[in-house]
Order: sequence, then C-alpha cells, then structure tokens
Amino acid sequence: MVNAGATLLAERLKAEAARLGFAVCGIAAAGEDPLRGARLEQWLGEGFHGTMDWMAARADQRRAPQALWPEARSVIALGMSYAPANDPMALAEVGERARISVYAQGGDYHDVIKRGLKALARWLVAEAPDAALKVFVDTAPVMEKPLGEAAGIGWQGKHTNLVSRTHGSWLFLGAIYTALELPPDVPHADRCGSCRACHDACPTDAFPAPYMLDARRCISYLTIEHKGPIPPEFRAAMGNRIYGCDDCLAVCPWNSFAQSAAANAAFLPRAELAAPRLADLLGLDDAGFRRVFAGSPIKRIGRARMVRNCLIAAGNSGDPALVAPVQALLADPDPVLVEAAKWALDQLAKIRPSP
Ligand code: B12
Ligand code: SF4
Ligand code: SF4
Repeated sequence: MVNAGATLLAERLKAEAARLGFAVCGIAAAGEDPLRGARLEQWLGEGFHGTMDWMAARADQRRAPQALWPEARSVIALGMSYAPANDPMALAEVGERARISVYAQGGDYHDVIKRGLKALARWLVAEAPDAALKVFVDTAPVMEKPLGEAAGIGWQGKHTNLVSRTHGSWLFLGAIYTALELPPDVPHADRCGSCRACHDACPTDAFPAPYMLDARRCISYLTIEHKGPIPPEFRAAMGNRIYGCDDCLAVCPWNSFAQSAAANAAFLPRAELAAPRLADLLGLDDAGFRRVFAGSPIKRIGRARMVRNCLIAAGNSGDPALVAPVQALLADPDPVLVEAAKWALDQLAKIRPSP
C-alpha cells in the first residue's frame, strides 16, 4: 500500500533526478509481467542473441526484477539524453572517414550514468534510511527498456529502443531497484502508429517483425559484440560504420523534439572520435589504440576488433589512398585481420583505375 508520504517522496525523488542531470525518471512496480518474460524467452529461443551467451546465461534473473532480487518492490527507471547536435548520417558517403555511433563519441556512458545513479541512491537513503536498493546500468540482467516503458518514461519503438516524446530515441537508460513501495507511474502508450521509418532505414534488414530485432544481423552487434570474421553478406552494408550504428534511431520522427542542448556535457563528441580518418585507425598498434580510446566505451572491444571493422570500412571506401595502410596489415599476426585485409584489397582493386 502506497501512502501520502511515499507519494511526496516520489515527487521529490524525481526533482532530485532532474537536478542530477537525468532527463526522465519514472517508477514501476517490481512485480513480474509474464508477457515481458515470455518475449525474452521467445527472443532467446529464436537465437536472436547470437553469441551473446551472457543474455541467455542469466535469463531467469533478467525476466523480472524480483527474480534478480526478491526484496525489490519498486523500479526507478531513469534516462539521460545524448541527443547529437549534428546529423549522425552526415559521414555516410565520406569513404576515407570512419563512422562511430553517437553514443560512443563522448565519454563512457556507463561511468556517467552509474555516478548519477549512485548520487540519487545516496539521496534516497538519506531521505529514507531503511531504503535497501541496487543500481544498474546496461550490464546487469535487467530489462531496462520494457521497465522504462512500464515506468512511463517512454515506449519501446519498432526499432526496440525506448523512445521519449521529449527526447526522441537518444536516451541512455539506468535503473534503481528498491525495497521501498513507491507509487507507480502509468505505463507509456505506444506512439509509433503506422510509422516504419526505422525498419525501412536498416541497412541489414535486421528486424524480422516490428518490435523485434535479430541481433545477428545488426551492425551494432557485428561491430561490437561479434568475434571473428564479419560474415561476408553484411560487409558491404556496413559501409564506413566501425563501432555501432545509428540509422534506425536517427530516422525516428520523434527526434525532432529532442534538444541537443539538453545533452550531458560528458557525452559531447571528442574531436578525434567525431570523424576519424580510417588511415589513422588502421595504423594503430595496441598502445596507440589504448591512448586514443582511453575513457571511451570503444576501448572494451580491443584493437583487433576495431581494426577488423576499419578494414571492412576501407574495403567499402572506394579510396585508393587506403591500399597502403591495408596492405601493411597483411603481415598482422591475427588471421582475422589478414583475411579482412585481403577482402579489403579485393574491393579496392575493383575501383582502382586500370593501368
Ligand atoms: C543486448 C543489447 C544489445 C544487443 C541487442 C539489442 C536488442 N534490441 O535487444 C545489440 C548489441 C544489437 C545492441 C545494440 C544497440 N544498443 Co543495446 N543493449 C542491449 C542490452 C544489454 C539488453 C537488451 C535486451 O534485453 N534485449 C533482449 C530483448 C528480448 O529485449 P528487447 O529488445 O527489449 O525486446 C523486447 C521487444 O522485442 C518486445 N516485443 C517483442 N515482440 C513484441 C510485440 C509487440 C507488439 C510489442 C509492443 C513489443 C514486443 O518484447 C521484448 C521484451 O520486452 C541493453 C541494456 C539492458 N540491460 O537492458 C542495451 C541497450 C538496449 N542498448 C542501447 C543502445 C543505445 C544500443 C544501440 C543504439 C547502440 C548503437 N548506436 O549501436 C544499438 C541499437 C540497436 C537496436 N535497434 O536495438 C540502450 C538503449 C537505450 C534506449 N533508449 O532504449 C540500452 C538500454 C543500454 C543503456 N543502458 O542505455 N544492444
Ligand atoms: S542499429 Fe543499424 S543495423 Fe542495427 S537495427 Fe538499427 S539500423 Fe539496423
Ligand atoms: S522510426 Fe517510427 S516506427 Fe521506428 S521507433 Fe520511431 S516512431 Fe516508431
């Protein structure tokens, strides 16, 4: 039973979240939603998670907050805006440059959101000293998007990400589970209507149905999560994307309400990551990779996977100036890079003028 004190606490909590830089904050009950769990099972059953075994490994805990932490009574769902100031598609045709998705051009969002969640958790404990709680961002077995929808901060669009009426598709999510009974917000209604712009924009046809993603076909998965060679059928479609993909987010009409000025300064693009030259990235050794990507989420994929992605982009570039840096990688000890370099040279040979 939620009392008047809890209602006032929830209002003040939301005000504090806003003060800490969260663009949206809502509350959902922590009880199980059988549909949510069933859809997770269906997604895993179809094999749409590919090699992300960690998604299947803790599926029992992921399906419901109380399955992860039985004491949980309420979920506080939060989002921070990273709406870009510039068009994320602007570099699509600039072959000599690499495209890094908007979310990874600035500081690592895991660190920024976690800091904000911990500050909000400290505030809550100061206000309600008995408040047991746990904070999560991204990596825990928590279904952040459906929980965000249940908490009314947005809805899961047909591209499967959470969309907000005021911040479009550009929100990072985080969650606090608490043993406190807080008054739940009304779940957000679906506002996609007959739109299917995100599905039409996807270069690899990664949506088998509305609200359903086959991660194995998604460029974000292929460039970040997938180990080994990039399957040949997706190489041309990758274009110059070397880390993540923004296409389905960027075309969402609800982005027109997103204000880039609202974005957290920590997420502003770093100059060297906004439009890096492929030639420079191809030449990075391990030490150089660590130097360039320190503090960026990209550092977690390591140099080999990043250079693999750059080789595919080089093959798609149509830029003869990239032949030399690609050739240098034929001597790399990693066979995945050697194979990708050979593929890239074959592609570049097709566009080179005949002697
Ligand atoms: C695994 C994962 C990925 C995988 C798989 C993505 C996916 N859609 O599942 C890959 C590597 C591909 C990925 C890519 C990206 N990701 Co990601 N990812 C996650 C992670 C860790 C888990 C997501 C998950 O639970 N997937 C499992 C499936 C079953 O869940 P689901 O997509 O919610 O599926 C639901 C729908 O399919 C729905 N459904 C099914 N059928 C039907 C039918 C109807 C009618 C309806 C209404 C619904 C419906 O039910 C399912 C369960 O609710 C979350 C963090 C987290 N802990 O939540 C971040 C997260 C989702 N990622 C995020 C981001 C930013 C991205 C990228 C944009 C990054 C980029 N620019 O490259 C892309 C976007 C690609 C895309 N279109 O989804 C953000 C999204 C923020 C937001 N506003 O929603 C999150 C929340 C991380 C964060 N903390 O901010 N990601
Ligand atoms: S992130 Fe790119 S590849 Fe993945 S579903 Fe969206 S548009 Fe398709
Ligand atoms: S692009 Fe259209 S269909 Fe896709 S999430 Fe946005 S409103 Fe929904």
